[in-house]
Amino acid sequence: MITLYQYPPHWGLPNVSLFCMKLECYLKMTGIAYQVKVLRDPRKAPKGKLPFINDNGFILADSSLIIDYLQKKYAPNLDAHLSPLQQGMSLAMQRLIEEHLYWILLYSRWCEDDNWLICKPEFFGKKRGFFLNFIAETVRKKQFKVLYAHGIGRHSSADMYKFGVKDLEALDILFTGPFIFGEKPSTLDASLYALLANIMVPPIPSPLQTYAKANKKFVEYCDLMKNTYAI
Ligand SMILES: N[C@@H](CCC(=O)N[C@@H](CS)C(=O)NCC(=O)O)C(=O)O
Repeated sequence: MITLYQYPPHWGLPNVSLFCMKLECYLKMTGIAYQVKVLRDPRKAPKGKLPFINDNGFILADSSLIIDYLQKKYAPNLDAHLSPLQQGMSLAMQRLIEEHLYWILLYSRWCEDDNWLICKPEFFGKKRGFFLNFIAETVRKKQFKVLYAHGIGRHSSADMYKFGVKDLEALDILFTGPFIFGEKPSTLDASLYALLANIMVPPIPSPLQTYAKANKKFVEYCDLMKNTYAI
């Protein structure tokens, strides 16, 4: 049995990490049996980030590497029906979601002062002692540094959200429906659903949330994924 190590659920979402939610969604889509172990401290993970898995003693980190591994070892290929063009688009959109939009989502939670006041008690508890409060603020400071080092954090909040909404508009254009590439789901649906649910469900206002909630296609898509895969 595969053990999936990930953060605890919040706000009714299985995970507020889009990478953890993507991987759990993939496991549900493929029907691979797994159990969850909740970890709050990513420093205990092999690469200092969650998720990671333990498959009978074999430990592997990174949602994409894990999906490649699971696909080879256990699962039918969810992408076998995709044309070469769609496979290329799938990777490009995955990168857009995980390497660009992700950082703007992270900014909206950790760096906007008003949103931080919503996230801090949810992630670190309402009755924090001195120690947990210190950890919360230390992690927050780290996020500012990481965003700055990435480069995206050097832009104004307005420009970052402009980039993010453009990304969402691109996903909207490329979205065929009812799943990203039409009638049959594919691996990219795990990433896209994890992203959209993480933008729409938490009570964290942002231009990303305003855009996604007003997009009928995205709202219906999240309902479809949630109902189909019970996640
Ligand atoms: N490329 C990794 C990214 C994982 C990732 O960024 N996880 C974040 C949560 S969304 C994390 O654990 N960050 C902890 C940290 O940076 O200290 C994957 O696909 O699994």
